[in-house]
Amino acid sequence: MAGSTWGRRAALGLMAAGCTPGRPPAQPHGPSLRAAARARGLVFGTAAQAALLRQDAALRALVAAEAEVLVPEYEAKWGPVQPREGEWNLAPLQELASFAAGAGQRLRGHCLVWHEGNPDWLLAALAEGPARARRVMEDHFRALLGATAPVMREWDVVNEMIANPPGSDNPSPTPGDLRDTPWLRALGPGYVELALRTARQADRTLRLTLNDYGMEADTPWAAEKRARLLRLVRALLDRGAPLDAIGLQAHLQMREPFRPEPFIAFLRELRSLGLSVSLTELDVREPDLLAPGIAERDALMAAYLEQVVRAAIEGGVRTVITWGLTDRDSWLVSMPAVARPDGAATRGHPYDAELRPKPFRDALLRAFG
Ligand code: 9MR
Repeated sequence: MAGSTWGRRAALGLMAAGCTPGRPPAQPHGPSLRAAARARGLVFGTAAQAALLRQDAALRALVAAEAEVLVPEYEAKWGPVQPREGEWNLAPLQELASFAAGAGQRLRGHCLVWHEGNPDWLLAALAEGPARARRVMEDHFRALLGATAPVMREWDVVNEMIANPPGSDNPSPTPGDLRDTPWLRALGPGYVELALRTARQADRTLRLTLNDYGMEADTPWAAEKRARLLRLVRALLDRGAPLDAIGLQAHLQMREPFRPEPFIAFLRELRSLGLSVSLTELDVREPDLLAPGIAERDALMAAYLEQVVRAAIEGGVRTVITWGLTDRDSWLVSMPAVARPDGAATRGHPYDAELRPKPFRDALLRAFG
C-alpha cells in the first residue's frame, strides 16, 4: 500500500483541491468553541465526513473555525478502509488529513475493532477461528496505524465492547460484561487486551482508547454499564494491558434523567486508575418532544447538555467532541432507527440544519467557562 507516502504528504499539510476552508454564511459573534475551550485548557472537536466537507464551503468554514480535533465519522472504519482483504482505500482519510492540516487541527482515529461497519470478508475471516482472526487484526493494525502515524496519534482501539444491561435499549441477549460480537466469538474475552497489545506493538507511542456509550445517565442500566466498564478496565490494567484513555460517547437522551454526582464519581474512579477520559461523540436525542415550540425545546436541551458537560469537566474531562456540528448532517437524521418518526426537526447539535448557531452551542460555551 502507498501508506507511507500518504502519511508524509498529509504530515506536510498538503491541501486537497476543494478542501480549502471557506467563509461561513453566519459566523457567530464572540469566540469560537475551539478558542473558548482552549482558553480554559480544554479541547473541542467534532466528527466530520470528507464527502460532506468536499461539497459544502459553508460547512468547511464552520468546521475549520470551531474544531481543534477532527474525527473521521466513517472513513477510518474497517469497511471503508479495507473493503476487500489487502485492498486499501485511504483517499477519504487523506482528504480529511489535508483539511485538518489546513485548519491547524489534529485527527483522532476511530475505530480499529467494532462489531459494526465490517466488510463481509472480515466476518468470514473471523468465523475461521482465532489464528486467522489474530492475523487479520495484526495486518490491519500494522498497515493502517503505519499509514496514519504522522497525523493520528490517538485511536479508539475497541469501540462499544460493553454489553448492554437488562432494561436498557437493545439489551444484550448473552450474559457477561462483554458484548457478543464477531470478535468475541473468534477470540474469546481476551480480544480487547489482544487488540490493545497489537496496537501498542504496531506503534509504541500511540494513545490507546476504549470507547463506549450509555454511561452518562442516572438510570440503573447506565450505572450497571459503568460498573461493567470499570470491571473490564481494572482487569486490563491488572494484567498490564496498554490502555491510556476512555472515550465516553455521550449520545445523550433527553428522556433519561441525569445527576452530576454518580457521573462525576465514575469519572474520578477512571482517572484514579491513571486514565484520561474524553467525551467523544456528544449529541442529544429527544425521543419524546419536550415542548411544542422550537425555542422551548432548544432551551430544555441546552440546559440538559450544559449540566452534563459541566459535570464531565468537573470530573476531569478535558476533551469534548461532538458527533458532527450540524443537525443537517447527523446520524440522528439519517439512521432510520433513531430519526424522529413524526418528522419533527432533530436539534441535537450546535448548529441547525441551515447552519445557524443554536442554544446548544451557547450551552457548550457556558460549560467551557
Ligand atoms: O455517525 C456514523 C454514521 O455516519 C455511520 O454510517 C455509522 C456506521 O459506520 O456510524 C455512525 O457513527 C457511530 C460511531 O462510529 C460509533 N458510535 C455510534 C455512532 C452513531 O451510530
